[in-house]
Amino acid sequence: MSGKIITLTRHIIEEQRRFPQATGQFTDLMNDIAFAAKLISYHTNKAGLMGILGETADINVQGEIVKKLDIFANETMVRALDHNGHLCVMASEESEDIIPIPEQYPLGKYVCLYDPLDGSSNIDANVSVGTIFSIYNRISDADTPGTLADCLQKGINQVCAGYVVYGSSTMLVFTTGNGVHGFTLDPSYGEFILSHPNIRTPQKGSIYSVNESHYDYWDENIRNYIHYIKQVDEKTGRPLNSRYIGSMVSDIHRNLLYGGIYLYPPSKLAPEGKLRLTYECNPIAFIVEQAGGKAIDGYERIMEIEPTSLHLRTPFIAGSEEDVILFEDFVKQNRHKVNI
Ligand code: AHM
Ligand code: MG
Repeated sequence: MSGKIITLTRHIIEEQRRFPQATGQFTDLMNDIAFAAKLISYHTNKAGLMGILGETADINVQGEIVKKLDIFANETMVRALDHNGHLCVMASEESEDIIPIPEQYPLGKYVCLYDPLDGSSNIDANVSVGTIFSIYNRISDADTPGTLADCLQKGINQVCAGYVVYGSSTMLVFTTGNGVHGFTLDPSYGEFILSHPNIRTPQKGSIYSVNESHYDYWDENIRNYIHYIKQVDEKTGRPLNSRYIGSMVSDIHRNLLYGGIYLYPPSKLAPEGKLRLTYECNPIAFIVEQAGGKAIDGYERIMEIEPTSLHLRTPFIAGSEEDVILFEDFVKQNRHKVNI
């Protein structure tokens, strides 16, 4: 072999050499996540044929209708991660409470939170969906079952965050705080191969992604911002281009590569926004920041928000640094108002 093909495992092992105290547990955990991602990818591609598209009668803890593929993805994550002795507890967007490690299995030093299948409203239409995950060190005592407090850590404590996008190809993108790296699943080898080393997002983008049907429900500053970025002004690169899939992983992934801003602001319909801090916003924020971008709730850095409950929602604005700062200006000081 020429040595040019870098698999996910090889990449992680080489990264772990930076830590002389590393035990290999993290490498194994990432392999478990990659295995779950391959299973979910396989079933996502086959969903139409296997009759697992469509809604079930179940309602998830957010009060939304659960799709069959959501259930499959959730079970796959639980089963892939619960038995190898790397985790002390898990939490999933699809489960109301923390998910303990079954008694018969050993306990580990990590905590994993995930959204097994984000963007589920798109499943029936064959549009890209994704898995998002976040890993922390446990803060509870070793060799005891993990606790809710282990899962309610601030995003700045994450040791790893990643997403898998099931699109025209399947890609796993992750960070351990040493840059963002993207791996494409080669269907013939069944391996994730490093295809996008050290992803950097442009400092200023040309795309905005938001559900603009909420316009009338936003407060004035947010409406002013959206109005502003749509005005024609070549010097400041306006108007921005509108792109909204409605699958955050896909919207974020595209904007990370091309440059842009993703927004799910508060509205009269959803005063806290829609997205969940722990499973969705923190991991994406870690990745966006590591790629050189910025992620805020409008005022505060996402990763510094104290999670007070497992399913806490937060407004979320993330992307190219200059674009996010401009939004912040509108919300905080409204100083561009005179130009509108
Ligand atoms: P989900 O976790 O139930 O799939 O919801 C999260 C998704 C995001 O992927 C997406 O950006 C957003 O919800 C879309 O919401 P809306 O339809 O309100 O625009
Ligand atoms: Mg989600």
